[in-house]
Amino acid sequence: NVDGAAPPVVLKLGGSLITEKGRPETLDDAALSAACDAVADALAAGAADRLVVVHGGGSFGHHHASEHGVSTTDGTRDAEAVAAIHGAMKRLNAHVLERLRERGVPAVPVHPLSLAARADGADGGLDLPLGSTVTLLGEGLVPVLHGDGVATAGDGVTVVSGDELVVELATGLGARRVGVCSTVPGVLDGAGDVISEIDEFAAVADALGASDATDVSGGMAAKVRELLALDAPAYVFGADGLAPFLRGEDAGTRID
Ligand code: IP8
Repeated sequence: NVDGAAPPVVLKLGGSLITEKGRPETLDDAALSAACDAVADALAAGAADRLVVVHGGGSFGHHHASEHGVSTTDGTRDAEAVAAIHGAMKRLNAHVLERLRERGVPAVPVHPLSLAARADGADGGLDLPLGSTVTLLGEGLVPVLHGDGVATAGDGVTVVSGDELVVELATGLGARRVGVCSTVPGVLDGAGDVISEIDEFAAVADALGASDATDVSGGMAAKVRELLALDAPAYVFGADGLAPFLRGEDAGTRID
């Protein structure tokens, strides 16, 4: 890890968990509050010191991104479009921060649009400077990042997803555990049951509907592939898995 201190835990709260996906800019307040309760309880119990939170876009970011035709691969140079997407994500981020702070979690925002770039274009890697996140962690604060717009050479501004940020943070910070909390209870097999452990992609490729080794169709297959590549163990779980994950227990699907 970067600064010699204890490696952090990286937790993603999925946009579909904390918002009502079908209704523009609508929170799922009950789900968000329950998730923030679990984070606050874990911090109070000393179970999750050094925590970085990432959240997705749900009905905030994705609504505006699709309205303006912006995605991880299609950018825009329209400043109004960037303002709409980033503004919506900052509004969602402010809700998340407020609910965490109300519960005593010292949460502070880190906005990827102000930090990150794809210097080699939309197909290239993400450059995410981590100095602010590392320093905030060292000061006992909980950085909260989010899916956002990102400056992209040759393409204006594209979308950076929360999942991509999770991978960057886990790698760059040398995370000890990674958790992805969403509306599904884990990675599901063909019969709809949670797969408890994944340690190689080939074993689950069929169940995940990945057609071949070059499958980049996104969804769960791509997520599993990226999480498998991390050094840290990663867990994919639903709302019920959040408290056990933060206690250091297994939850949902373990990917390692
Ligand atoms: O929900 C995308 O983040 P995700 C955020 O993690 C935007 O894919 C800006 C659409």
